[in-house]
Amino acid sequence: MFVVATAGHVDHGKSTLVRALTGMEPDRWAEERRRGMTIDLGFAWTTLPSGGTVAFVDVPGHERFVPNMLAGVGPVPAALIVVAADEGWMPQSAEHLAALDALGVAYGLLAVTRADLADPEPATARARAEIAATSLGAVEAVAVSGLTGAGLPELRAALDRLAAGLPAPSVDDPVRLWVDRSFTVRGSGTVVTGTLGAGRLRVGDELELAGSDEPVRVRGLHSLGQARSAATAVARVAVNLRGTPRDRLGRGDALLTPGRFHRTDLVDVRLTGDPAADLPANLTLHVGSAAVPVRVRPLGPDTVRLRLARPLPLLVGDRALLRDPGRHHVAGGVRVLDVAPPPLARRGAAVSRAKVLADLDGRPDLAGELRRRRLVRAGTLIRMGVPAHAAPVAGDWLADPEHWARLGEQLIEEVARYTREHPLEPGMPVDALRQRLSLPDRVLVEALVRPPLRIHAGRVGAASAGALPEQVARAVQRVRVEYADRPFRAPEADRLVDLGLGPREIGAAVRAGALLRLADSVVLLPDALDEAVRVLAGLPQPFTLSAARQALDTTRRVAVPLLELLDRRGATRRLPDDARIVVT
Ligand SMILES: Nc1nc2c(ncn2[C@@H]2O[C@H](COP(=O)(O)OP(=O)(O)OP(=O)(O)O)[C@@H](O)[C@H]2O)c(=O)[nH]1
Ligand SMILES: [Mg+2]
Repeated sequence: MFVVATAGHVDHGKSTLVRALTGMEPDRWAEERRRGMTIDLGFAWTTLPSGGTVAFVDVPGHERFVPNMLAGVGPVPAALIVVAADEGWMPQSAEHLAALDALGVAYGLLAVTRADLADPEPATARARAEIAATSLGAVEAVAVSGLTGAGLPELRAALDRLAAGLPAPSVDDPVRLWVDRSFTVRGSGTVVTGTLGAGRLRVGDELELAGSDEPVRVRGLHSLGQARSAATAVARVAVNLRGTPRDRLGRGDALLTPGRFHRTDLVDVRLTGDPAADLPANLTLHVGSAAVPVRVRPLGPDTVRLRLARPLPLLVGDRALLRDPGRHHVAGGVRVLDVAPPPLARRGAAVSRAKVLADLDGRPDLAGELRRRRLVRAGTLIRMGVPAHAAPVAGDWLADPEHWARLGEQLIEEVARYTREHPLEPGMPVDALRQRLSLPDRVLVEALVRPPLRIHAGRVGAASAGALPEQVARAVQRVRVEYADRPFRAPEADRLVDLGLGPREIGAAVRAGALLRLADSVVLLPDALDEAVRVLAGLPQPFTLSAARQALDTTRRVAVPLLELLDRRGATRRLPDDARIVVT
């Protein structure tokens, strides 16, 4: 299937032509039929000579209904431009063409209708010239009469050629179905319709609603009036949503593949075509089927920042248009350059931002995004429309290679400085490092640690953490000398203080393996353990606490925790009567 939107001035015969081609009534409302004028979008389809199907989105031509027209053409990449032979090129011919051009629509046909009323040549020549100057370029033209049916076979053949020239849809892309209609079907609940431009939909799929994070479930699908279990782009689809009240959604909403779109109310864009120098500050942004008021902040000669009145699921590279609703005037096309731009808080930020934007063209550019964002999650980029084909540095974090290398160097400096300032601590806490390096996630710190640094117990330090600060090493040496011939006489607390061994110094010495801590301020030299086992093994087995204390020539203060430590290490075993044996 392919989908074509009509375009053209009021009363030029768009609906009549669609009706003649399809046998279906595009004017759905009684009021439209009574007034002989299209007000809202109409939908109809037919089979072409090739056997393929064309579906039409028929738009209103009246200038009051241009917003409806834009909701119809927004998601559709091909246009059937209709000009009446007897009236020729008119204001909404021009405005509709300007809209197609702004949206970058590149495929189309010209039908010169009412050819039974006037010579179609002048209207054809004028329209072709106007169209040739836009994104549509040179198009085929067919003169037709909706009244007599003249030219319809030629138009059908031309539609077939148009279809054959369209690019293949990306059926594996995520779904972003812009809703152009929503209604309630008795017994089924809420139904929305739209043009599926990419991806697939299946009954049972879970989707997100652009306006909320709540999931919605596809309960049923229709395409071309028939129930289906699945629909593949390009297609007109009607989606029945389970359990979603009708008032929760309407035109301008979008159904999205979960987790694949970033909702943004701030975008930096390039103005396409001939941007007016004096762009009004308040305009309406039309994209997909949505129309959202925006505030325009000029940045560079052809770049602006748009603040949206409500967030939309926009991707880098999206085409949209700005319209001045007061003046009935398409102010210009835009191409989205950045859907998550940095704030412009500092003086001069706007100027430097304009310089950055000058080099962007809306084509997703991973290396450029990494350079600008330095560190970003792969999922974040994908949700912006930037494929993230790069190896993550940690978790799903991608990094600009230069920035990553710089961070590695900074980490070494920070750890060295911290170690100098806190010589008694076994390295710098990972979280302190994370903050110093302004990293958003501790896995990044962990990934930056390289030998000889290592992470141990939540701190980053040198792998060879044996080096004790000078004065602690000296104090430990004094202990060694003083207690060489009485290794189980732990220094009294007072003596430790005299030696300059406070709790932090003792902690450092213990971590460095220079002292062994039995209890709060009970320390021994580390070789005391083996020596104790040797002495205890010489006692008659089993032995009591008191026998051990005497053999080791020490006090209960040391003997009790020492034996408990030996028990824990499995060197001794405590028997039910509290005596112990040395385990051999
Ligand atoms: N003689 C003649 N009349 C036509 C032809 N096509 C349309 N008309 C008449 O022109 C009038 C407007 O036709 P529509 O098809 O409603 O025009 P439209 O472009 O859909 O108008 P809007 O949707 O309001 O923009 C109707 O009275 C049609 O009968 C044609 O080829 N020949
Ligand atoms: Mg009409």
